[in-house]
Amino acid sequence: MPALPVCAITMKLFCSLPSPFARKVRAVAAEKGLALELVEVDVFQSDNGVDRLNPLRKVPCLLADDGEAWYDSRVIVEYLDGLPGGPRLIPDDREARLRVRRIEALADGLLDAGVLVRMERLWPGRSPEQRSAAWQDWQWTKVDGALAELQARLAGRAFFVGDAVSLADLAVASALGWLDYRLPDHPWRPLAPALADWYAAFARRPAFAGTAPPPLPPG
Ligand SMILES: N[C@@H](CCC(=O)N[C@@H](CS)C(=O)NCC(=O)O)C(=O)O
Repeated sequence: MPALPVCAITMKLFCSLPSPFARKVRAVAAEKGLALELVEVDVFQSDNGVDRLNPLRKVPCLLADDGEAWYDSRVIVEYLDGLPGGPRLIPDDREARLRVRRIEALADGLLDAGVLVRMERLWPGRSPEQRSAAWQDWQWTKVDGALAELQARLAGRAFFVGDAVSLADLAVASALGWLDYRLPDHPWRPLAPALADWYAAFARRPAFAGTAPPPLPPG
């Protein structure tokens, strides 16, 4: 990787505003009262700056004050949670931390499958006959399975782990918000009505609500 100028005075988050992985990071920063300078990029543009920081060319990617680049979202949230100030969102206790990170893995895995559905439908490098409905169905089984598991693990409580907000809640809310935003033709609420009720309440939380993606153009 080429040397990077060490001149940043604020952490820069390379992101796109619709990215649910970036939303999770932004919500964690907001809960902790940490300032992030957002650098919005087009993830499919080859020379967007991310290519020099993250060889995987994915967002989010955090450029820290010392010029070090951190990815992916799971590493970035750990980086932010370890900075001084704000509530801890990843518990130190081993058992609780594992439970939080398993919920995060479910939320991120749901998103990975959802993103694959979206790319299968829209990626411009594919012709209509190359787009596979069977592949999309395979991904939907993962999305639906994750929703059922998340609802079961929430078990009617206000938070996924413990009695305070954690990374787990922010990861799940970011995933559900993205389903509404990008895949509204696959309604998830009938599959997980108790999870839907939880989301309706949690989505009003300022640190999460303030990270909503921009409204889509009509039509
Ligand atoms: N595991 C990664 C997933 C990140 C991801 O898939 N980001 C998407 C945007 S939502 C992206 O950058 N896609 C561009 C690409 O796949 O080339 C994370 O947690 O950060």
